[in-house]
Amino acid sequence: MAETSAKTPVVAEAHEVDTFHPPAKMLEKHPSKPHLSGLEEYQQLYKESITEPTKFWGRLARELLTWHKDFQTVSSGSLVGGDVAWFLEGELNASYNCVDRHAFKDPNRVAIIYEADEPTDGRTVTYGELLREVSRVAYVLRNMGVRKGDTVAIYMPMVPEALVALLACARIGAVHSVVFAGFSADSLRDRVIDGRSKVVITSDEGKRGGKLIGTKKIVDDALKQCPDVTGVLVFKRTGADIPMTKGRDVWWHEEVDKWPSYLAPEPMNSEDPLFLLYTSGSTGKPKGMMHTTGGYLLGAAATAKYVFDIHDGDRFFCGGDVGWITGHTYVVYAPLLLGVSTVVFEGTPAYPNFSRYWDIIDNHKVTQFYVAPTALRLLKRAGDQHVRNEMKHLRVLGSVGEPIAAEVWKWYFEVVGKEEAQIVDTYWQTETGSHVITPLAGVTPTKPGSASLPFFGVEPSIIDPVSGDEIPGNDVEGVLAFKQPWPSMARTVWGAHKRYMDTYLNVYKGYYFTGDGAGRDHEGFYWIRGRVDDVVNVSGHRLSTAEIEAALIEHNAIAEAAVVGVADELTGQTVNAFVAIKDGNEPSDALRKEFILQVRRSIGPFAAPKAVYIVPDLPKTRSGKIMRRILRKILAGEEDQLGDITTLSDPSVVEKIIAVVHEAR
Ligand code: 6R9
Repeated sequence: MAETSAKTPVVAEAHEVDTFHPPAKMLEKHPSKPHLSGLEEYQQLYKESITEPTKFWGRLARELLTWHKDFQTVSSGSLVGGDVAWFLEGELNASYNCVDRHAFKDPNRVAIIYEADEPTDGRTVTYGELLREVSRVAYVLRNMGVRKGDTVAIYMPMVPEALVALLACARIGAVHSVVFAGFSADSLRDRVIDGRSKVVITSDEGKRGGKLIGTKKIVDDALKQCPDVTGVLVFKRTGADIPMTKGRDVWWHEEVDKWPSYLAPEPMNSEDPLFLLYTSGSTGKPKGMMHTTGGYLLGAAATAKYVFDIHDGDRFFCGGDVGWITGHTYVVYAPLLLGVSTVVFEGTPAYPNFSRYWDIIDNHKVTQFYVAPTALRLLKRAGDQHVRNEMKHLRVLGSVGEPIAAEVWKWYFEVVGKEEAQIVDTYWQTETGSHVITPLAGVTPTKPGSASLPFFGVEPSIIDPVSGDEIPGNDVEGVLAFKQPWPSMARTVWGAHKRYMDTYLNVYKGYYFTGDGAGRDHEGFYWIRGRVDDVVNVSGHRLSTAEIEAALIEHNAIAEAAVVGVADELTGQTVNAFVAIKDGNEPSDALRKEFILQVRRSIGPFAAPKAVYIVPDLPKTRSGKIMRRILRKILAGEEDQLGDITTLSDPSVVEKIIAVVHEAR
């Protein structure tokens, strides 16, 4: 490539943004060369992926995945119909593609590098070992009555066995439904019931940042109200003394010993569900996004190859948790589909000290690192002295989950990457399955803060939210939608297809609506502005304000609640709650604490409000709609810019709320 000088500021008139080309040093330490020769080849392939998707995806599906039975129809259905399907007639198995085909070729290749919470406790798992363990657990699940098409809930810490659990489900055609192990018993219960899970896989305890988490206890609490769960498989992580329910709970280590080390994978239709993953939306009830087998796996494999420029022998480290989509796609499926080593990190970036990530990267010669900006902000603030490591194998540094500010981007590039690794700011969602707007490492020039250009097959549109019309051309702002289906898009909301249609496909007919605002600059680069719905992003966790409000209202002292997100330097946004209490209660610190505890208990600690304001009433229109905009303005200190408040049923409430907020500060 000609244009590979590390840092070529291209300052366009009126757009004072630096453009960074793939660093020359990254290419020097490359095992061979990037999969594409440069931006031109990307543009050619991109064009093909949009104008001849059948040809493009048909070729890639056969190149990157191993099919038990070849497909005939590359794609069918439409965004209007909400009946998108990929690779019909094709049959394949996810666990075969992630494990067997690599184990047969090279059983001693490392599949998993496990970094335990204590830096000294880790180990590695080879592809051969992974095949044996996945097979045995698959037998165990069958023995517990799990059949093809059944749902299995997984509530586990970040240990290799979590990956084994996912792959064992996939091996027998069961649908995994992972619930992030930070969720409360109530949240777990709701997801187990909604997904109709028969079996739950968990561990005795978890260990994170030196602290123990009573995982099994939370499962026990949740299952008190889940009569349909017939079995719980418990992995022994810490050896804690925990109660086992007779006839329901079995130990992982005892069960796996009973079974042979190979079970043939179940051939699945390409459109058979692979997993459910619950995510937050505008309403209180989380949505079980359903992903299917062939399309999802192809999205994972294709983005791994082109976005992260993965090559044989690479060691990939994604800091995401398997409880979220980032963990599903980029801790588990993407690296394993390409047969490289994936780091499974159980701990936190601050334990035992702020060098933890950098030590892991150095010790394991990590080639690609992928994390959320919230962690980077924390580590940047902790100080450069903690980044004492060379990390000389790093070629790609990924960012995900929220917008990355230019100064954090530059810190990542200069201090972590020593200007020798390319930053890829990857934009995607639980619903998209894999990256949709992202640079390709070694190929795409980047601008700090922009997710850059669309991935193959993704045709972005900027839509005017008022008229609903697409805004053509460059230098435009609006909401982001996609114009044609791509293989890894979620096919439905579990048990609620109408909700799927209404949330994503009926908002702008013929488009998939992301829920994010975005701009397209003068060079066609995309800038994600954040959610335009009632979703807040706290430390990269996606939360619904409606869900938090519903949790608060469960408290018997609360009459009404309104939750808003407020910008925060460290966590991106914080949750702030305004509550009106019922007669007979007096505002107090104790009560505020109780309300916070209520959210922790109902959803999980990560959703806890940072501040709770007890107010006499909420600002409501005459029709009873809460005007959160006013609350946001008050918290931002923009009381002089509240706009028209005469439509409120009681405009005097605004002064009272301002007084409460002032008093609290
Ligand atoms: C992968 C993941 C999705 C929401 C999404 C958007 C935000 C994700 C981003 C980003 C700016 C990026 N988001 N990546 N915003 N730049 N690179 O995070 O999935 O948990 O479903 O969240 O996260 O707002 O709509 P999920």
